[in-house]
Amino acid sequence: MALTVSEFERAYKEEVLQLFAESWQTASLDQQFAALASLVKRYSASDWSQTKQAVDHNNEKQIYYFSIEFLPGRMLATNLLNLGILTTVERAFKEMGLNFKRVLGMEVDPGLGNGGLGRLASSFLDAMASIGINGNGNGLRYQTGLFKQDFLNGYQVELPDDWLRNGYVWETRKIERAVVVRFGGEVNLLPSADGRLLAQYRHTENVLAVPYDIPQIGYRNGHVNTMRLWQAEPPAMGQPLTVAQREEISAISQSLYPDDSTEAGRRLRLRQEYFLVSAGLQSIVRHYRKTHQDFTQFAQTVAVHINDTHPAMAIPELMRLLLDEVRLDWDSAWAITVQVMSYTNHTLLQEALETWSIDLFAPLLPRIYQIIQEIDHRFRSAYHDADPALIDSIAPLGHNMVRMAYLAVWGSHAVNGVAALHTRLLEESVLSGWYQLVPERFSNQTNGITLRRWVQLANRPLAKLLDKTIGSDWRRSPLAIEALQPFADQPKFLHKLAAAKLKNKRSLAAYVKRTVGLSIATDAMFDVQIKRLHAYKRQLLHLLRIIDQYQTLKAGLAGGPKYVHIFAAKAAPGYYYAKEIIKAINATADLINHDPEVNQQLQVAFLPNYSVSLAERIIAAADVSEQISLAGKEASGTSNMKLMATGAVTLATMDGANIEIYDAVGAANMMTFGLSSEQVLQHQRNFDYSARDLFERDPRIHRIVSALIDGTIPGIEVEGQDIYQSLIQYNDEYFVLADLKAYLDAGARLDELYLRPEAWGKMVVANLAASGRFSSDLTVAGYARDIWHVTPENQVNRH
Ligand code: 26Q
Repeated sequence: MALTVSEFERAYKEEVLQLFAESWQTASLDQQFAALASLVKRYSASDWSQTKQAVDHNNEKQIYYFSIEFLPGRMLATNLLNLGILTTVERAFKEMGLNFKRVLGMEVDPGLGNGGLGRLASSFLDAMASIGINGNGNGLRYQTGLFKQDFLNGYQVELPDDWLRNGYVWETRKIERAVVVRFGGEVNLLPSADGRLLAQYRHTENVLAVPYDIPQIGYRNGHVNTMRLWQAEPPAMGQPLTVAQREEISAISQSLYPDDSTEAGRRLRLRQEYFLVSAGLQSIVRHYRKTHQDFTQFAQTVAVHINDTHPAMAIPELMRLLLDEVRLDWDSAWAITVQVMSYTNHTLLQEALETWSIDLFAPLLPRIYQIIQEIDHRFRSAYHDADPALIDSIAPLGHNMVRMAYLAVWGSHAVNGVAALHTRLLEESVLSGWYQLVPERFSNQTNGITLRRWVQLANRPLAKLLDKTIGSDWRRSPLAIEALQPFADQPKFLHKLAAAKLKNKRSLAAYVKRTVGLSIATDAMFDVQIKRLHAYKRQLLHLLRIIDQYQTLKAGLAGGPKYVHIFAAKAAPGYYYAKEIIKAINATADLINHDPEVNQQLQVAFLPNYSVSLAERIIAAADVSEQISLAGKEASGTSNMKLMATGAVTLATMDGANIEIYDAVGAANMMTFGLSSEQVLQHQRNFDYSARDLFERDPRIHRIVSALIDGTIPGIEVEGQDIYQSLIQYNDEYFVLADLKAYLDAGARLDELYLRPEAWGKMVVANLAASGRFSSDLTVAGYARDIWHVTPENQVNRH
């Protein structure tokens, strides 16, 4: 939009006055934020309304992205950037003598997700709006988000995230769009006038689903989509409810499950999933009926995407609506459902594949269970010629359980993995039976990231340098950043690049000092591992390398570059082992940071409360990106992409999207090591891996691992012993010791490169130049083309 600095200033001052009866000079930071956000809402309102009108008017297809998690991050800067008024507003704030950065910092960061999956959902919403697709989010308005993490004596403590305390400026409650979601009770199928059975419900628990809409503004294209979050409330009318009944209802959208792998088996979790799905689909069907006579156009105008299996009940729920409410016959309803639905898988961990026991499921969702039984029955009949053992092993209903992934594949026309290796492994193992049956449904859609957030906003020094060097095309066309490649050989440019990095390091160092009281050296190599804490992600491997560095320094054998190791990671509250790793890292950090013999060369900072906002600070300052999961375990990873896109070099195993980063930057510009997923599989099959052998035969490994139990690291008597046992006694499930030597060697090679600034700069440039292909704009364009069958208004090309 077009807006001059003085126009904006006038509008802003008026907004402060109208909202708070306060002059702009005396407004608090909170008030400044509220006024600015309120103006942004005003600026985007007509585009929002027009986008919605155009959809109905032109009968355009809408994508609904169903996800139990979203991690949008702070929205003010993004919204200003996407409206095209960020620099205008910045200038105005400067002119008024106000601190724009601090105003941005007043916004809450909604923690409505655990990690990668939730963040991906939000980056897709941003991308859909930005490439001009009608794509809406459908999620839950959790009253409390993911816990806030603090450390007490090195142990993780969890504090509630009361993110709505001061209201959420971007949302609008839409009570007139509320729908009723029913749980439990009894269903009877009674003959009805149309000669078919009609499902009649009795004694159900009725829950009011109230939507809250949040605008998702596209990048300078006037396109504004909607993220809709549902809140559970007791219905205003009907049976009076007891306090306990009301609480059971509110509990549905009360809090996010703080686990990113398994929490299955919980009744409340199942209620959340059905609530999300039923509310979303009822509102879609209701809206469709306003503009259409019959359902012949439904599959052409509606696509529902299922983000992992958590919303997979969308399949039986849409069947229920089409059968019971619209009164279609089974075959027509099923044909529509399959055309509408598509499903993304996000995990290869067997234990993370969602299943529900029928004992829990059937009484809570009796009609949905009936429909799943019928789906299962018809699936088995459709393949009565096929190998019965195969069919039995992949049918939606297994022994006393509903298998959500199998239901999702059978009820969708498209299934995808999130990185090339992940998709291949899905086809070969996790979903191999399904791949045999319906190979045409499978495709790969490698994850992507919002470069606007991670580069344009979170790394301003780099963004400015890019503009000066190659012009600003990269801001709109991600692949245009390839033009940077020739500058890899220009020392003058490399100098400026290093200067930009140093600036970011100084900002991060100031933050670290402010928050944890540690002064980190900004002339050190910043080696970063930021992600959820999981055994398979192997933060332990990183810790063992730090112990090795410590022991080397203590032995007086210096020589490498200065290091600052930076961690950020939350552990699921019930994940005991992950919490022990956190304690071990914190204890090691304490030891190292306080030892004057080493702390000039080596420091460790574990920053509490990892979140989107903290990621923005860390990523811009990173030199090294640790992506060291056991090969075959990390579906994709996305911090690997964020870090390479802002000038870090990757130290990685050949896992998830690391492989595609390797393909993009070439062997010379990334440091890879360790077992391949095939080698891991082979060891597992042959039972020929012995961690104890390695420990006993390799003196260096022996020395490093022994530090966990010999008192070297004070304060981890229990944790050190447990971790040691997991490695030696229980044979190191995640092959940490198997990869340790290769990891240390790779680290040493990286050290040598870091000590040669030109060699290092060259690698950084190669990474930056190759980063465009990981833009989520391109990823979403792939989904649009292969899965949703819609054409973006704005052209984005992958090749
Ligand atoms: C399931 C049942 C009950 C409670 C919680 C859950 C649950 C919640 C969140 C299960 C899984 C998740 C999140 C998984 C996740 O974030 N997976 C990551 O997805 C990223 C985006 O595709 C990938 O890059 C990562 O590799 C993958 O680990």
